[in-house]
Amino acid sequence: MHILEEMSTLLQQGRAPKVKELVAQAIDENISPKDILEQGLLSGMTVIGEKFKNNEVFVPEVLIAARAMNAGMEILKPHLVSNNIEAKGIAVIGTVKGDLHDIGKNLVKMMLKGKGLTVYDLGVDVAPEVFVEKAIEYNADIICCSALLTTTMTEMKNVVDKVNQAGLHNKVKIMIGGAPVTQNFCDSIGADYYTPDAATASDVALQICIAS
Ligand code: B1M
Repeated sequence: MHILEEMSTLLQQGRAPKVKELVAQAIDENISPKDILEQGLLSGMTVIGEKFKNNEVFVPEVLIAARAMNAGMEILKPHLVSNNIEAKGIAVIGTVKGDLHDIGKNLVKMMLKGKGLTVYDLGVDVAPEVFVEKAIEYNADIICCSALLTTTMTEMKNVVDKVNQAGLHNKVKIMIGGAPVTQNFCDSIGADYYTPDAATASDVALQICIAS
């Protein structure tokens, strides 16, 4: 099996130390960092993302695959930088004010990273103005808000309002998600995108960044 295919398969199995080893071996064999990223690591994460969307794998498998992705990225990152591969886009992500649920948000973050985006994680209980401050500081293309409670999803409207007040909405798109969030809710608060799961979120985020 070609080394990049093997890397993709091992990543899907969540075998972090083996993935790390293969990334180092591929670098030694002068395979380009771009090919290692796209045909090895990202290809594996894409398969996992699709399987997750189709309920063929579940949260634990996604988390261990993401850990293997991060292990491989540790080795690859310095080489990507030196080869001037541009990040595909920049996202800030957080769980909204008053809400401490972060498992779904972390999955979305990992899937975004898996698509080659640079992601700044603001954590949980993030105030609307912090989303805006950090989007400006990091020159983000997209603000990603997660909420798991019907009582906190209303904070997403405050994020939209703050983005509008800052005159940023022509530059930054707002994507929202989380179990109680719906497309109707998204439309009603003037957010740009609702996505129901981490794999769809990463697909849409990549499209947003490519278009911007
Ligand atoms: Co909480 N909790 N919880 N909880 N909790 C829920 C959400 C609840 C539905 C349980 C229930 O009553 N059946 C309920 C909410 C009811 C409601 O508002 N409708 C609830 C409640 C009430 C509470 C507390 C108020 C309980 C209390 O203290 N009385 C409290 C609130 C604390 C707070 O946030 N201020 C609370 C606390 C907690 C724990 C701390 C114990 C823990 C969180 C641990 C953590 O996150 N680190 C917890 C948990 C684990 C849950 C359940 C059991 C599981 C949530 C989860 O992680 N799911 C949950 C019940 C349930 O959902 N079955 C529940 C797995 C995760 C992968 O799914 O987060 O939906 P999810 O993410 C998905 C999608 O939604 C989407 O992609 C992800 C993967 O595909 N997605 C996005 C998420 N964010 C996205 C953003 C995007 C796009 C897609 O774009 C930006």
